[in-house]
Amino acid sequence: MSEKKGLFSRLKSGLTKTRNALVNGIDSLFSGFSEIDDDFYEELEEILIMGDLGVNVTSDIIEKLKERVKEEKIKEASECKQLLIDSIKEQMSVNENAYEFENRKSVVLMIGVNGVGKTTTVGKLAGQLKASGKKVMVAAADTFRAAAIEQLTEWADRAKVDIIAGQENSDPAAVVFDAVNAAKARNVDVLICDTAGRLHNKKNLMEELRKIRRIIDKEYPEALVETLIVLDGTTGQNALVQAKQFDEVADITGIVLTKLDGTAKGGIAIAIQSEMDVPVKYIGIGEKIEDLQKFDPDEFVNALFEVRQE
Ligand SMILES: Nc1nc2c(ncn2[C@@H]2O[C@H](COP(=O)(O)OP(=O)(O)O)[C@@H](O)[C@H]2O)c(=O)[nH]1
Ligand SMILES: [Mg+2]
Repeated sequence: MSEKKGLFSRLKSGLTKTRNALVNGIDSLFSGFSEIDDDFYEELEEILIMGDLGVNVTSDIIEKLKERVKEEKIKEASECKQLLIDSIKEQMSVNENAYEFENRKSVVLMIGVNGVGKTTTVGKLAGQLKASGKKVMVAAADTFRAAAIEQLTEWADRAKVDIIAGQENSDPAAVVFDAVNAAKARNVDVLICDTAGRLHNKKNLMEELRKIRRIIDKEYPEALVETLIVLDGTTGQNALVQAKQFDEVADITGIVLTKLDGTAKGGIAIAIQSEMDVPVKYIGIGEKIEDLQKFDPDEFVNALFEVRQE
């Protein structure tokens, strides 16, 4: 089995629940309707909204589909399945330089609320970049609990990368200050910073993120700063709400959508990307180091619909 096929089947099995929810609905739609009429569009709309694509994206997709069906004079429902798949893909295109930070001196800020998978994602990304030959360092800027520092230390051991950590309750910005300077001194390629995610204290959290950002810009202006918001895919539309909140204070450059292995709400990947106009760059489909993948919209939709493409 080639590596590509291995990845595809991991992705496909990770998305089983989403596929069952969304694709089974779509399959029964296409077997239930032979003609394209208003009822057909209405049922499709319902299926997409139930699949967590959100109202805006769903109406976009249906508008485009209607246009094409008209243009191409399609009468039978079965003929427009591929058109539907194509218009879903179009909602999610990723810019070519989305992963530029991997090839430059960079600092990655992992932000998001508690429990979404930030620390795990820092560990996975560190491990994968290290395996691809980069010099990687992680910073434990979630100083809120000792357990968080220990958790990242374990990941750093697993990934075999350096870690900069402070004491519990020390100033997170001071940890980032130390880490940035250590990264420069040791000629590190990618420094990945874990952060705390206490939203109950939203104002402080947001202030903290701003302060961290100021320190990076001041101490390491030549670095490319990649701000990844981590969102728990199982929370569906809530993830979109969180993304919008963080977007007010942080210059978000990418989205990591985690826990897509355990959810029927994977359709949120499509909704978030087109509503935020920020690309989903990675998806988490499990707890192991290899369970972080670059998000490939084509592959994602193919895996959802079990379309095999070589
Ligand atoms: N199934 C699954 N679990 C995940 C994934 N990413 C993170 N987790 C789990 O989610 C929990 C919270 O993760 P953690 O990284 O500590 O979240 P943080 O509070 O944002 O740092 C842990 O038990 C992780 O193992 C994923 O992609 N799939
Ligand atoms: Mg954490």
